[in-house]
Amino acid sequence: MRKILVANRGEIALRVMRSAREMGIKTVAVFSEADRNAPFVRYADEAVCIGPPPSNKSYLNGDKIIEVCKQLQVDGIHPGYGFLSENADFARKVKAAGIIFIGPSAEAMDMMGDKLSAKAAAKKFNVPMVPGSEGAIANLEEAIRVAKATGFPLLIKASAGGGGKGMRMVEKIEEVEEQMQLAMSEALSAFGDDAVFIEKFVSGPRHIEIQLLADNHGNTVYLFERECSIQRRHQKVIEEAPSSVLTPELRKKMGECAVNVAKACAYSGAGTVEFLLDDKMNFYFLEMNTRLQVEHPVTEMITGLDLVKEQIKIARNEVLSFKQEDLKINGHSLEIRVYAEDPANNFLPDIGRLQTYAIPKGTGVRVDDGFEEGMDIPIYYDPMIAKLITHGKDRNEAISRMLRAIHEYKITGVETTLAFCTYVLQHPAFVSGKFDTNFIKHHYQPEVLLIENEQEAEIAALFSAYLSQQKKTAAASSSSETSVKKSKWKENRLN
Ligand code: MV4
Repeated sequence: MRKILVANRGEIALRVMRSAREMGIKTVAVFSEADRNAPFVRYADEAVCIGPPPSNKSYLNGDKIIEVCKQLQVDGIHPGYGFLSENADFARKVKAAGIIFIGPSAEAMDMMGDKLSAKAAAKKFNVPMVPGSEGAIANLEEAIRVAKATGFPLLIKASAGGGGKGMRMVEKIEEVEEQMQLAMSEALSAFGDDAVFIEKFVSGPRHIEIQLLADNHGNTVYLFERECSIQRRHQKVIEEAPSSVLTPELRKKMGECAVNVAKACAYSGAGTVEFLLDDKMNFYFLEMNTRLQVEHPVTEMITGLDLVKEQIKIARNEVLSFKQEDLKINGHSLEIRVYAEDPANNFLPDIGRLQTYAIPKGTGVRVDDGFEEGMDIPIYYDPMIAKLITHGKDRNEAISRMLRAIHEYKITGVETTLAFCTYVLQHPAFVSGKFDTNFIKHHYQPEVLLIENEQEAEIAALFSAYLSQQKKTAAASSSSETSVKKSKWKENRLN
Protein backbone atom coordinates (compact mmCIF):
# COMPACT_ATOMS: atom_id res chain seq x y z
CA MET A 1 0.00 0.00 0.00
CA ARG A 2 1.67 3.16 -1.20
CA LYS A 3 -1.11 5.74 -1.00
CA ILE A 4 -4.08 6.08 1.37
CA LEU A 5 -7.05 8.40 1.03
CA VAL A 6 -8.64 9.48 4.29
CA ALA A 7 -12.39 9.82 3.82
CA ASN A 8 -12.84 12.03 6.87
CA ARG A 9 -11.96 15.40 8.38
CA GLY A 10 -10.62 17.07 11.50
CA GLU A 11 -8.63 15.35 14.22
CA ILE A 12 -9.21 11.81 12.99
CA ALA A 13 -8.04 12.62 9.44
CA LEU A 14 -4.83 14.05 10.89
CA ARG A 15 -4.51 11.11 13.29
CA VAL A 16 -4.68 8.59 10.42
CA MET A 17 -2.27 10.56 8.20
CA ARG A 18 0.35 10.69 10.96
CA SER A 19 0.47 6.90 11.18
CA ALA A 20 0.54 6.57 7.39
CA ARG A 21 3.47 8.99 7.23
CA GLU A 22 5.38 6.98 9.84
CA MET A 23 4.83 3.91 7.67
CA GLY A 24 6.11 5.67 4.55
CA ILE A 25 2.66 5.73 2.97
CA LYS A 26 1.50 8.80 0.99
CA THR A 27 -1.78 10.43 1.99
CA VAL A 28 -4.67 12.06 0.16
CA ALA A 29 -7.13 14.38 1.90
CA VAL A 30 -10.61 15.00 0.57
CA PHE A 31 -12.25 18.10 1.99
CA SER A 32 -15.37 20.22 1.80
CA GLU A 33 -15.35 23.93 1.04
CA ALA A 34 -15.71 24.59 4.79
CA ASP A 35 -12.41 22.81 5.53
CA ARG A 36 -10.17 24.42 2.90
CA ASN A 37 -7.83 25.86 5.57
CA ALA A 38 -7.93 22.94 7.99
CA PRO A 39 -4.63 21.43 9.21
CA PHE A 40 -5.48 17.96 7.86
CA VAL A 41 -5.74 19.38 4.33
CA ARG A 42 -2.26 20.91 4.54
CA TYR A 43 -0.81 17.80 6.18
CA ALA A 44 -1.78 15.49 3.32
CA ASP A 45 0.55 14.93 0.37
CA GLU A 46 -2.37 15.66 -1.96
CA ALA A 47 -5.75 17.23 -1.28
CA VAL A 48 -8.93 17.42 -3.32
CA CYS A 49 -12.03 19.51 -2.67
CA ILE A 50 -15.04 17.23 -3.08
CA GLY A 51 -17.91 19.63 -2.62
CA PRO A 52 -19.87 22.13 -0.56
CA PRO A 53 -19.90 22.08 3.25
CA PRO A 54 -22.97 19.90 4.00
CA SER A 55 -21.81 16.32 4.70
CA ASN A 56 -24.21 14.77 2.19
CA LYS A 57 -22.59 16.88 -0.54
CA SER A 58 -19.01 16.10 0.51
CA TYR A 59 -17.89 13.63 3.20
CA LEU A 60 -20.85 11.31 2.53
CA ASN A 61 -20.43 11.37 -1.25
CA GLY A 62 -18.89 7.92 -1.61
CA ASP A 63 -18.98 7.87 -5.41
CA LYS A 64 -17.08 11.13 -5.65
CA ILE A 65 -14.49 9.87 -3.14
CA ILE A 66 -13.98 6.66 -5.14
CA GLU A 67 -13.57 8.78 -8.29
CA VAL A 68 -10.76 10.74 -6.57
CA CYS A 69 -9.11 7.44 -5.61
CA LYS A 70 -9.08 6.32 -9.24
CA GLN A 71 -7.69 9.64 -10.47
CA LEU A 72 -4.88 9.70 -7.92
CA GLN A 73 -4.08 5.97 -7.95
CA VAL A 74 -5.01 5.46 -4.33
CA ASP A 75 -4.49 1.94 -2.93
CA GLY A 76 -6.59 2.14 0.23
CA ILE A 77 -9.32 4.20 1.92
CA HIS A 78 -9.38 4.85 5.66
CA PRO A 79 -12.90 5.96 6.63
CA GLY A 80 -12.14 7.21 10.18
CA TYR A 81 -15.27 7.25 12.36
CA GLY A 82 -18.74 8.57 11.52
CA PHE A 83 -19.50 9.52 7.90
CA LEU A 84 -18.99 6.41 5.68
CA SER A 85 -17.13 4.32 8.25
CA GLU A 86 -19.98 1.86 8.92
CA ASN A 87 -21.62 2.02 5.52
CA ALA A 88 -21.53 -1.51 4.08
CA ASP A 89 -22.61 -0.36 0.61
CA PHE A 90 -19.67 2.04 0.47
CA ALA A 91 -17.27 -0.72 1.56
CA ARG A 92 -18.67 -2.93 -1.23
CA LYS A 93 -18.24 -0.19 -3.84
CA VAL A 94 -14.68 0.48 -2.69
CA LYS A 95 -13.81 -3.19 -3.04
CA ALA A 96 -15.51 -3.41 -6.46
CA ALA A 97 -13.36 -0.47 -7.61
CA GLY A 98 -10.24 -2.47 -6.72
CA ILE A 99 -9.40 -0.32 -3.69
CA ILE A 100 -8.72 -1.68 -0.21
CA PHE A 101 -11.24 -0.59 2.42
CA ILE A 102 -9.26 -0.25 5.66
CA GLY A 103 -11.88 -1.86 7.85
CA PRO A 104 -13.99 -5.00 8.10
CA SER A 105 -15.83 -6.71 5.23
CA ALA A 106 -19.17 -5.33 4.07
CA GLU A 107 -20.71 -8.63 5.26
CA ALA A 108 -19.44 -8.17 8.82
CA MET A 109 -20.69 -4.56 8.80
CA ASP A 110 -24.13 -5.68 7.60
CA MET A 111 -24.36 -8.40 10.23
CA MET A 112 -23.31 -6.16 13.12
CA GLY A 113 -25.19 -3.10 11.87
CA ASP A 114 -28.45 -4.94 12.40
CA LYS A 115 -28.79 -5.47 16.17
CA LEU A 116 -30.99 -8.56 15.80
CA SER A 117 -28.62 -10.36 13.47
CA ALA A 118 -25.69 -9.26 15.67
CA LYS A 119 -27.39 -10.76 18.74
CA ALA A 120 -28.33 -13.95 16.90
CA ALA A 121 -24.73 -14.43 15.71
CA ALA A 122 -23.23 -13.68 19.13
CA LYS A 123 -25.71 -15.96 20.90
CA LYS A 124 -24.41 -18.97 18.97
CA PHE A 125 -21.04 -18.32 20.61
CA ASN A 126 -22.50 -18.25 24.14
CA VAL A 127 -22.13 -14.51 24.59
CA PRO A 128 -24.46 -13.39 27.43
CA MET A 129 -27.56 -11.40 26.40
CA VAL A 130 -30.01 -9.25 28.33
CA PRO A 131 -33.18 -11.34 28.86
CA GLY A 132 -35.90 -10.47 26.34
CA SER A 133 -37.26 -11.45 22.94
CA GLU A 134 -35.52 -14.07 20.81
CA GLY A 135 -35.82 -12.04 17.62
CA ALA A 136 -38.02 -9.36 16.09
CA ILE A 137 -41.46 -8.89 17.65
CA ALA A 138 -43.98 -9.85 14.98
CA ASN A 139 -47.20 -8.49 16.47
CA LEU A 140 -48.88 -7.04 19.56
CA GLU A 141 -49.81 -10.47 20.91
CA GLU A 142 -46.19 -11.51 20.89
CA ALA A 143 -45.12 -8.17 22.41
CA ILE A 144 -47.48 -8.68 25.34
CA ARG A 145 -46.43 -12.29 25.85
CA VAL A 146 -42.70 -11.42 25.77
CA ALA A 147 -43.22 -8.33 27.97
CA LYS A 148 -44.95 -10.43 30.64
CA ALA A 149 -42.20 -13.06 30.54
CA THR A 150 -39.44 -10.41 30.62
CA GLY A 151 -40.83 -8.20 33.39
CA PHE A 152 -40.84 -4.42 33.80
CA PRO A 153 -39.36 -1.97 33.19
CA LEU A 154 -38.29 -3.07 29.74
CA LEU A 155 -36.90 -1.47 26.63
CA ILE A 156 -38.15 -1.68 23.06
CA LYS A 157 -35.18 -1.23 20.74
CA ALA A 158 -35.00 -0.76 16.98
CA SER A 159 -32.94 -3.45 15.29
CA ALA A 160 -31.54 -0.90 12.85
CA GLY A 161 -30.88 1.59 15.65
CA GLY A 162 -27.95 1.74 18.00
CA GLY A 163 -26.14 4.23 20.20
CA GLY A 164 -29.42 5.00 21.95
CA LYS A 165 -31.39 5.81 18.78
CA GLY A 166 -34.82 4.23 18.57
CA MET A 167 -35.07 3.09 22.19
CA ARG A 168 -38.28 3.23 24.29
CA MET A 169 -38.85 2.43 27.92
CA VAL A 170 -42.04 0.60 29.00
CA GLU A 171 -42.93 0.57 32.69
CA LYS A 172 -46.17 -1.42 32.76
CA ILE A 173 -48.23 -3.81 30.68
CA GLU A 174 -50.84 -1.15 29.76
CA GLU A 175 -48.16 0.83 27.91
CA VAL A 176 -46.90 -2.01 25.71
CA GLU A 177 -49.34 -1.50 22.82
CA GLU A 178 -48.80 2.24 22.47
CA GLN A 179 -45.03 2.07 22.90
CA MET A 180 -44.72 -0.81 20.41
CA GLN A 181 -46.59 1.16 17.75
CA LEU A 182 -44.55 4.27 18.42
CA ALA A 183 -41.26 2.35 18.40
CA MET A 184 -42.10 0.60 15.13
CA SER A 185 -43.25 3.71 13.27
CA GLU A 186 -40.24 5.67 14.54
CA ALA A 187 -37.90 2.89 13.47
CA LEU A 188 -39.52 2.75 10.05
CA SER A 189 -39.22 6.49 9.42
CA ALA A 190 -35.70 6.81 10.91
CA PHE A 191 -34.10 3.65 9.49
CA GLY A 192 -36.52 2.32 6.86
CA ASP A 193 -36.88 -0.85 8.93
CA ASP A 194 -39.57 -1.39 11.57
CA ALA A 195 -37.99 -4.47 13.21
CA VAL A 196 -37.95 -4.04 17.01
CA PHE A 197 -37.03 -6.28 19.93
CA ILE A 198 -37.57 -6.30 23.68
CA GLU A 199 -34.94 -6.34 26.42
CA LYS A 200 -35.28 -6.18 30.16
CA PHE A 201 -34.16 -2.75 31.39
CA VAL A 202 -30.84 -3.00 33.21
CA SER A 203 -30.88 -0.14 35.72
CA GLY A 204 -27.76 1.85 36.49
CA PRO A 205 -25.41 -0.14 34.26
CA ARG A 206 -21.85 0.67 33.33
CA HIS A 207 -20.87 0.92 29.68
CA ILE A 208 -17.78 -1.21 29.15
CA GLU A 209 -16.41 -1.81 25.67
CA ILE A 210 -13.69 -4.18 24.52
CA GLN A 211 -11.23 -3.20 21.79
CA LEU A 212 -10.44 -5.96 19.32
CA LEU A 213 -7.95 -6.54 16.53
CA ALA A 214 -8.51 -9.37 14.07
CA ASP A 215 -6.26 -10.24 11.13
CA ASN A 216 -7.21 -12.09 7.94
CA HIS A 217 -5.51 -15.27 9.15
CA GLY A 218 -7.85 -16.21 11.99
CA ASN A 219 -6.04 -14.37 14.81
CA THR A 220 -8.17 -12.18 17.09
CA VAL A 221 -6.97 -10.47 20.27
CA TYR A 222 -8.63 -8.17 22.81
CA LEU A 223 -6.84 -4.99 23.83
CA PHE A 224 -8.71 -4.83 27.13
CA GLU A 225 -11.59 -2.50 27.98
CA ARG A 226 -12.60 1.12 27.95
CA GLU A 227 -14.96 2.45 30.60
CA CYS A 228 -17.36 4.88 28.89
CA SER A 229 -20.09 5.31 31.49
CA ILE A 230 -19.70 9.08 31.77
CA GLN A 231 -22.07 10.08 28.99
CA ARG A 232 -24.60 12.83 28.43
CA ARG A 233 -27.52 11.98 26.19
CA HIS A 234 -25.53 9.17 24.57
CA GLN A 235 -22.57 11.45 23.95
CA LYS A 236 -19.43 10.28 25.72
CA VAL A 237 -17.78 12.88 27.92
CA ILE A 238 -14.94 11.01 29.64
CA GLU A 239 -13.47 7.63 28.72
CA GLU A 240 -10.82 5.65 30.52
CA ALA A 241 -8.78 2.49 30.34
CA PRO A 242 -8.67 0.25 32.19
CA SER A 243 -12.00 0.26 34.08
CA SER A 244 -11.53 0.56 37.83
CA VAL A 245 -14.08 -2.19 38.53
CA LEU A 246 -12.96 -5.14 36.41
CA THR A 247 -11.02 -7.94 38.08
CA PRO A 248 -8.41 -9.74 35.96
CA GLU A 249 -10.83 -12.70 35.78
CA LEU A 250 -13.78 -10.63 34.56
CA ARG A 251 -11.52 -8.79 32.11
CA LYS A 252 -10.45 -12.11 30.61
CA LYS A 253 -14.03 -13.38 30.47
CA MET A 254 -15.36 -10.25 28.76
CA GLY A 255 -12.35 -10.12 26.44
CA GLU A 256 -12.91 -13.72 25.35
CA CYS A 257 -16.63 -13.08 24.81
CA ALA A 258 -15.77 -10.08 22.64
CA VAL A 259 -13.37 -12.23 20.61
CA ASN A 260 -16.25 -14.68 20.11
CA VAL A 261 -18.47 -11.89 18.77
CA ALA A 262 -15.73 -11.11 16.24
CA LYS A 263 -15.50 -14.79 15.29
CA ALA A 264 -19.28 -14.89 14.87
CA CYS A 265 -19.03 -12.40 11.98
CA ALA A 266 -15.59 -13.40 10.66
CA TYR A 267 -14.37 -9.97 11.67
CA SER A 268 -11.23 -8.35 10.31
CA GLY A 269 -9.58 -5.13 11.46
CA ALA A 270 -10.14 -3.00 14.56
CA GLY A 271 -13.55 -3.29 16.19
CA THR A 272 -15.26 -2.74 19.52
CA VAL A 273 -17.78 -4.86 21.38
CA GLU A 274 -20.04 -2.95 23.77
CA PHE A 275 -21.32 -4.50 26.98
CA LEU A 276 -23.54 -3.39 29.82
CA LEU A 277 -22.20 -4.32 33.26
CA ASP A 278 -24.81 -4.39 36.03
CA ASP A 279 -24.30 -3.73 39.74
CA LYS A 280 -23.85 -7.45 40.38
CA MET A 281 -21.04 -7.58 37.80
CA ASN A 282 -23.12 -9.47 35.22
CA PHE A 283 -22.31 -8.37 31.70
CA TYR A 284 -24.47 -8.41 28.59
CA PHE A 285 -23.73 -7.93 24.90
CA LEU A 286 -25.13 -4.68 23.48
CA GLU A 287 -23.69 -4.17 20.01
CA MET A 288 -20.49 -4.18 17.99
CA ASN A 289 -18.98 -1.06 16.45
CA THR A 290 -17.25 -1.94 13.21
CA ARG A 291 -14.96 1.10 13.09
CA LEU A 292 -12.07 2.78 14.86
CA GLN A 293 -13.68 4.70 17.71
CA VAL A 294 -13.21 8.27 18.91
CA GLU A 295 -11.87 7.03 22.24
CA HIS A 296 -9.27 4.61 20.80
CA PRO A 297 -6.32 6.66 22.17
CA VAL A 298 -6.83 5.49 25.78
CA THR A 299 -6.30 1.93 24.56
CA GLU A 300 -3.18 3.02 22.68
CA MET A 301 -1.82 4.66 25.83
CA ILE A 302 -2.19 1.55 28.02
CA THR A 303 -1.08 -1.00 25.39
CA GLY A 304 1.64 0.98 23.59
CA LEU A 305 0.10 0.02 20.23
CA ASP A 306 -0.80 2.29 17.32
CA LEU A 307 -4.27 1.12 16.31
CA VAL A 308 -4.21 2.86 12.93
CA LYS A 309 -0.93 1.16 12.02
CA GLU A 310 -2.44 -2.16 13.06
CA GLN A 311 -5.49 -1.47 10.87
CA ILE A 312 -3.27 -0.74 7.89
CA LYS A 313 -1.12 -3.84 8.46
CA ILE A 314 -4.25 -6.00 8.69
CA ALA A 315 -5.57 -4.44 5.46
CA ARG A 316 -2.22 -5.39 3.84
CA ASN A 317 -2.97 -8.99 4.89
CA GLU A 318 -0.19 -9.14 7.46
CA VAL A 319 -0.37 -11.53 10.39
CA LEU A 320 -0.79 -9.84 13.82
CA SER A 321 2.73 -9.47 15.22
CA PHE A 322 1.71 -10.33 18.81
CA LYS A 323 -0.41 -12.85 20.70
CA GLN A 324 -2.92 -12.33 23.51
CA GLU A 325 -0.35 -13.32 26.13
CA ASP A 326 2.07 -10.66 24.84
CA LEU A 327 -0.38 -7.88 25.75
CA LYS A 328 -0.20 -6.13 29.12
CA ILE A 329 -1.90 -3.11 30.65
CA ASN A 330 0.58 -0.34 31.40
CA GLY A 331 -0.75 2.34 33.78
CA HIS A 332 -3.99 4.22 33.30
CA SER A 333 -5.34 6.58 30.65
CA LEU A 334 -8.16 9.12 30.50
CA GLU A 335 -9.69 10.99 27.59
CA ILE A 336 -11.98 13.99 27.70
CA ARG A 337 -13.78 15.32 24.66
CA VAL A 338 -13.40 19.07 24.32
CA TYR A 339 -16.56 20.31 22.64
CA ALA A 340 -17.50 23.79 21.49
CA GLU A 341 -20.65 23.54 23.57
CA ASP A 342 -22.01 25.66 26.38
CA PRO A 343 -22.64 23.63 29.56
CA ALA A 344 -24.50 26.62 31.05
CA ASN A 345 -26.84 26.65 28.04
CA ASN A 346 -27.95 23.02 27.87
CA PHE A 347 -24.78 22.08 25.96
CA LEU A 348 -25.91 23.85 22.81
CA PRO A 349 -23.13 24.03 20.23
CA ASP A 350 -21.28 27.34 20.57
CA ILE A 351 -19.78 27.87 17.16
CA GLY A 352 -17.36 30.70 16.52
CA ARG A 353 -13.72 31.60 16.08
CA LEU A 354 -10.96 30.15 18.25
CA GLN A 355 -9.52 33.50 19.31
CA THR A 356 -7.07 31.99 21.74
CA TYR A 357 -6.08 28.40 21.28
CA ALA A 358 -3.14 27.08 23.31
CA ILE A 359 -2.85 23.38 24.04
CA PRO A 360 -1.41 21.72 27.15
CA LYS A 361 1.99 20.03 26.98
CA GLY A 362 4.31 17.99 29.15
CA THR A 363 4.66 14.46 30.46
CA GLY A 364 1.81 12.07 29.80
CA VAL A 365 -0.33 14.50 27.80
CA ARG A 366 -1.62 13.92 24.26
CA VAL A 367 -3.87 16.25 22.29
CA ASP A 368 -5.63 14.96 19.18
CA ASP A 369 -7.11 18.04 17.56
CA GLY A 370 -7.81 19.45 14.13
CA PHE A 371 -7.89 23.20 14.71
CA GLU A 372 -5.51 26.11 15.08
CA GLU A 373 -5.78 29.52 16.69
CA GLY A 374 -7.81 31.92 14.56
CA MET A 375 -9.83 29.18 12.85
CA ASP A 376 -13.61 29.08 12.77
CA ILE A 377 -15.37 25.97 13.96
CA PRO A 378 -17.67 25.03 11.07
CA ILE A 379 -21.38 24.81 11.82
CA TYR A 380 -21.84 21.80 9.56
CA TYR A 381 -20.14 19.09 11.59
CA ASP A 382 -19.74 17.71 15.08
CA PRO A 383 -18.51 20.54 17.33
CA MET A 384 -15.66 18.53 18.89
CA ILE A 385 -12.57 20.74 19.09
CA ALA A 386 -10.16 18.16 20.45
CA LYS A 387 -9.59 15.05 22.48
CA LEU A 388 -7.36 15.54 25.49
CA ILE A 389 -5.72 12.34 26.64
CA THR A 390 -3.52 11.70 29.66
CA HIS A 391 -1.54 8.70 30.79
CA GLY A 392 -0.20 8.02 34.27
CA LYS A 393 1.20 5.18 36.34
CA ASP A 394 -2.21 4.79 37.99
CA ARG A 395 -5.72 6.30 37.89
CA ASN A 396 -4.93 9.05 40.39
CA GLU A 397 -1.96 10.23 38.37
CA ALA A 398 -3.99 10.16 35.14
CA ILE A 399 -6.70 12.27 36.85
CA SER A 400 -4.34 14.84 38.35
CA ARG A 401 -2.49 15.05 35.06
CA MET A 402 -5.81 15.68 33.29
CA LEU A 403 -6.73 18.45 35.74
CA ARG A 404 -3.30 19.99 35.18
CA ALA A 405 -3.68 19.72 31.40
CA ILE A 406 -7.15 21.31 31.48
CA HIS A 407 -5.65 24.13 33.55
CA GLU A 408 -3.07 24.72 30.79
CA TYR A 409 -5.61 24.54 27.93
CA LYS A 410 -6.49 28.09 26.89
CA ILE A 411 -9.48 28.52 24.61
CA THR A 412 -11.36 31.78 24.07
CA GLY A 413 -13.89 32.78 21.46
CA VAL A 414 -16.18 29.81 22.07
CA GLU A 415 -17.61 28.17 25.16
CA THR A 416 -16.19 24.71 25.79
CA THR A 417 -16.84 21.66 27.94
CA LEU A 418 -13.40 21.95 29.62
CA ALA A 419 -14.71 23.39 32.90
CA PHE A 420 -17.52 20.84 32.95
CA CYS A 421 -14.90 18.09 32.71
CA THR A 422 -13.01 19.61 35.65
CA TYR A 423 -16.23 19.41 37.63
CA VAL A 424 -16.70 15.74 36.76
CA LEU A 425 -13.04 14.79 37.36
CA GLN A 426 -13.12 16.32 40.86
CA HIS A 427 -16.46 14.83 41.82
CA PRO A 428 -16.18 12.33 44.71
CA ALA A 429 -18.25 9.78 42.77
CA PHE A 430 -15.87 9.98 39.82
CA VAL A 431 -12.74 9.93 41.98
CA SER A 432 -14.00 6.88 43.89
CA GLY A 433 -14.65 5.05 40.60
CA LYS A 434 -18.15 4.19 41.83
CA PHE A 435 -20.39 5.55 39.10
CA ASP A 436 -22.62 4.33 36.29
CA THR A 437 -24.24 5.64 33.10
CA ASN A 438 -26.52 7.87 35.20
CA PHE A 439 -23.61 9.92 36.59
CA ILE A 440 -24.39 13.13 34.70
CA LYS A 441 -28.15 12.82 35.20
CA HIS A 442 -27.56 12.36 38.93
CA HIS A 443 -24.78 14.81 39.53
CA TYR A 444 -25.21 17.61 37.03
CA GLN A 445 -28.41 19.46 36.39
CA PRO A 446 -27.76 23.16 35.82
CA GLU A 447 -31.13 24.67 36.78
CA VAL A 448 -32.36 22.12 39.30
CA LEU A 449 -29.18 20.88 40.94
CA LEU A 450 -29.90 17.64 42.74
CA ILE A 451 -27.68 18.07 45.74
CA GLU A 452 -27.27 14.99 47.84
CA ASN A 453 -24.71 16.10 50.39
CA GLU A 454 -22.69 19.10 51.55
CA GLN A 455 -19.59 18.20 49.62
CA GLU A 456 -21.60 18.02 46.41
CA ALA A 457 -23.32 21.30 47.19
CA GLU A 458 -19.95 22.95 47.56
CA ILE A 459 -18.66 21.54 44.27
CA ALA A 460 -21.85 22.59 42.48
CA ALA A 461 -21.57 26.11 43.88
CA LEU A 462 -17.91 26.32 42.90
CA PHE A 463 -18.73 25.11 39.45
CA SER A 464 -21.51 27.57 38.77
CA ALA A 465 -19.28 30.39 40.08
CA TYR A 466 -16.51 29.16 37.81
CA LEU A 467 -18.86 29.06 34.82
CA SER A 468 -20.16 32.60 35.33
CA GLN A 469 -16.58 33.84 35.81
CA GLN A 470 -15.62 32.13 32.55
CA LYS A 471 -18.54 33.71 30.75
CA LYS A 472 -17.47 37.20 31.95
CA THR A 473 -13.86 36.66 30.89
CA ALA A 474 -14.98 35.39 27.49
CA ALA A 475 -17.39 38.30 27.01
CA ALA A 476 -14.70 40.84 27.94
CA SER A 477 -12.13 39.39 25.57
CA SER A 478 -14.30 38.58 22.58
CA SER A 479 -14.61 41.13 19.81
CA SER A 480 -17.85 42.21 18.18
CA GLU A 481 -16.86 39.95 15.30
CA THR A 482 -17.28 36.89 17.49
CA SER A 483 -20.69 37.94 18.71
CA VAL A 484 -21.80 38.40 15.12
CA LYS A 485 -20.54 34.92 14.30
CA LYS A 486 -22.35 33.41 17.27
CA SER A 487 -25.68 35.04 16.58
CA LYS A 488 -25.35 34.07 12.94
CA TRP A 489 -24.85 30.47 13.97
CA LYS A 490 -27.86 30.52 16.27
CA GLU A 491 -29.98 31.78 13.37
CA ASN A 492 -28.75 28.86 11.31
CA ARG A 493 -29.59 26.37 14.04
CA LEU A 494 -33.10 27.68 14.41
CA ASN A 495 -33.79 27.46 10.70
C1 MV4 B 1 -29.77 -0.62 27.60
C2 MV4 B 1 -29.83 0.00 28.87
C3 MV4 B 1 -30.43 -0.70 29.88
N1 MV4 B 1 -30.94 -1.92 29.65
N2 MV4 B 1 -30.29 -1.83 27.43
C4 MV4 B 1 -27.98 3.13 25.24
C5 MV4 B 1 -27.17 3.16 24.00
C6 MV4 B 1 -27.33 1.83 23.37
N3 MV4 B 1 -26.08 1.36 22.86
C7 MV4 B 1 -27.86 0.95 24.44
N4 MV4 B 1 -28.18 1.77 25.55
C8 MV4 B 1 -28.70 1.23 26.67
N5 MV4 B 1 -29.21 -0.01 26.55
C9 MV4 B 1 -30.87 -2.46 28.44
N6 MV4 B 1 -31.41 -3.67 28.23
C10 MV4 B 1 -29.28 1.27 29.01
C11 MV4 B 1 -28.72 1.89 27.91
C12 MV4 B 1 -28.20 3.21 28.17
C13 MV4 B 1 -26.83 3.47 28.11
C14 MV4 B 1 -25.92 2.51 27.74
C15 MV4 B 1 -24.58 2.77 27.66
C16 MV4 B 1 -24.14 4.04 27.98
C17 MV4 B 1 -25.01 5.03 28.34
C18 MV4 B 1 -26.36 4.76 28.40
C19 MV4 B 1 -27.25 5.77 28.77
C20 MV4 B 1 -28.58 5.49 28.81
C21 MV4 B 1 -29.06 4.23 28.50
